[in-house]
Amino acid sequence: MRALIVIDVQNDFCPGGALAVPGGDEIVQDINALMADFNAVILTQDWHPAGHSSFASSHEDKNPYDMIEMPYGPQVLWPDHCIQGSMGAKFHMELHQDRADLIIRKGYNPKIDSYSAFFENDHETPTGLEGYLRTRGISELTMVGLALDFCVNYSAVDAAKLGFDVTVRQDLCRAIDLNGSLAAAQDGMREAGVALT
Ligand code: VGL
Ligand code: ZN
Repeated sequence: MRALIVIDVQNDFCPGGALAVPGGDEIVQDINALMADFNAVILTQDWHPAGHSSFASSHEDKNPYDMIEMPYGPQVLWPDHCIQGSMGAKFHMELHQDRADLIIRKGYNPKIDSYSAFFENDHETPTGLEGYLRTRGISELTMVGLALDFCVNYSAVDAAKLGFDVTVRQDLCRAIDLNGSLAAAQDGMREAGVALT
């Protein structure tokens, strides 16, 4: 069984949004068209409470894109984005969200960011997605969405480590590319055994 996992195609990651990924809206129609080829369609939704610890605004004397040390490791600080219930947290208007079997939200823990669809950034608190996929007999995953070098990357690497067969369709992703993060992410995904196409 094969699932399409659509990562964070939300207004805040599209042009005009709070953490806009260049060209983030260009991939929506082709993602919609791909949905019919899979046994299951799963959407992830970045879903932060106001004042989340990954926001630069929650820390004194910090600016967006600064790095800080969190109890679970280094963390990039972001502009406020994807606040629960906001317009920015909604999916892109044209994304076929009605086709989703499951919408998995992440980043709701105020103290821990969660790039991956499988684990929070402490790499141990699960989101529950692994159990959902296994109980449905899904072993092959294709990932698309935003951003290639953060949430797609973390999700793909975690899935490969968990033993899923993972393909990332890079043509249906867009990247933030912060200080070489795209090249590093591509290397990391390849090393983890993710197929990059
Ligand atoms: C993401 C930064 C912060 C992403 C989410 O979806 O890649 N990036 N939150
Ligand atoms: Zn976020």
